[in-house]
Amino acid sequence: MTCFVQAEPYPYPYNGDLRPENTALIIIDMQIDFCGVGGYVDRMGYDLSLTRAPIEPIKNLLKVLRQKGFYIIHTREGHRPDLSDLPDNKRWRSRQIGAGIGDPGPCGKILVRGEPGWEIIPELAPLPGEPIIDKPGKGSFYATDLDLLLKLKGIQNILLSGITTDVCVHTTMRDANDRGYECLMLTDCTGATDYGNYQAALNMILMQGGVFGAIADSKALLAAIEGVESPSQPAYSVSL
Ligand code: C5J
Repeated sequence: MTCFVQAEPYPYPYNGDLRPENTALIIIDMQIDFCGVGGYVDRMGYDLSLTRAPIEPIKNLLKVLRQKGFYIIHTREGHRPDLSDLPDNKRWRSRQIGAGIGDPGPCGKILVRGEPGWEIIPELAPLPGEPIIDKPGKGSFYATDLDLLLKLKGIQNILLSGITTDVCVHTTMRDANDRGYECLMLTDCTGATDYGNYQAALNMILMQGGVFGAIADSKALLAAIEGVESPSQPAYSVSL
């Protein structure tokens, strides 16, 4: 049975093969540092309402995708406490805008593993068994075992959510696309530090027939998978 999401610029996925067994939801960097008071994004002076906008849509989507047995993966951007994986230029640039990575702030050392600001927000806390990818960079594949996990699970389709649309989510989508994954950016489940950049990041995906994949909101995804059953709960029951 085929399953297509009403997406742009084409019904997603291209081959209609969308099942819990071959599809992962990646929730990127929903950390206090990116959407909490006193975190990295707040310290840079950006509007937190933009990076907090996807929290409720992701929460609602997560509930359904977990029930249906889709593969859920979370990511966190952050560096080792000794900062040995923090490039000098990344630190220098962050200090230019008053939010030096590794420097102390109201949520602990900015973007450092183990600090309060680095934690995923409680509303979207991972469940036991859901993999968390710790990444030192913007993309989720660089210096991580994400590709290995996806390949071993037989994942072909990636649903992208989280923050920020134009940076970590886009970098991950582009890389996933190059690796042959069929990608869908969930428009209401992502946000950027600038609304114009959010819109531009979505628009870029629409070019060239869907240069990195497709876009749709979570409502369209939920409508498409309404009849999809969890692999562990067959649609029929046998009475003995
Ligand atoms: C940034 C991210 N923007 N998660 N990180 O530095 O997009």
